[in-house]
Amino acid sequence: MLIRVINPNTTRSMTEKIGISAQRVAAPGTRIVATNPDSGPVSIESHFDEAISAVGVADEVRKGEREGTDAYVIACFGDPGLLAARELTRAPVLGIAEAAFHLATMISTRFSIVTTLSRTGIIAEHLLQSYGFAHHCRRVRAAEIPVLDLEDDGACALNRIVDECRRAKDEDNIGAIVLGCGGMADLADEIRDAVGLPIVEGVTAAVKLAETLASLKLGTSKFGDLAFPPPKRFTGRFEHLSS
Ligand code: 2AL
Repeated sequence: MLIRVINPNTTRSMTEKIGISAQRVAAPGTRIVATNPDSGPVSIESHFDEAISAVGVADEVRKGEREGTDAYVIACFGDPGLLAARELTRAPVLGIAEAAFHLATMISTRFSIVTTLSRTGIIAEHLLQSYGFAHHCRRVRAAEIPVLDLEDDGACALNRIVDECRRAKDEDNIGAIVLGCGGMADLADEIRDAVGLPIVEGVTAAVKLAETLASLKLGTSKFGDLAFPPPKRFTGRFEHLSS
């Protein structure tokens, strides 16, 4: 089975870290290809960053289609371009926020999210609403870490995330914590040990769910709105997308 794990930002070190975490939980027969777009923001921390990165995600799915990909994971916590990506393939496509929310509700009745910046917290809140998980989430918290600080060992990111998770455990009356950034993929075990609550991490959650869907032959439905987009002409810098 071939799973393409797409880091929607263009920071290669984060893509490699995400790929290692994905391969670590994958089944023996699963090959992980971790990629990122050639162009776009180095980190995704705003609605604008998300909008630009969604084009890169679509490009990566189009590449994956030429390589016989069995499932895709979008490894950014805003799930940028998720529905557009689903339109482009028959394979299952999972966002890491969506995957983490599903698993968190299966092991707890209430969870909190610990994300990077307050500013990106609103993106998680929108997803909770649109996916129907709002009443499962007690609170969206931010450790106030810029995404690229997760690539910098000197930035004490782990300590700040652990501190915020401990506050969530003490104050939110929750059973689990969802980590709110793809760049936290390698930190789940240490955070779990330090905090003493189940920690749901989206990259690993999405890889295991993607394997499950693909092995059950449950691909993206081509009936209704997730059918392939209607052929049409694109102009200007998107002319190559014309069909
Ligand atoms: C993210 C993420 O997962 N990757 C990135 O660049 N920005 N989202 C976030 N909430 O920090």
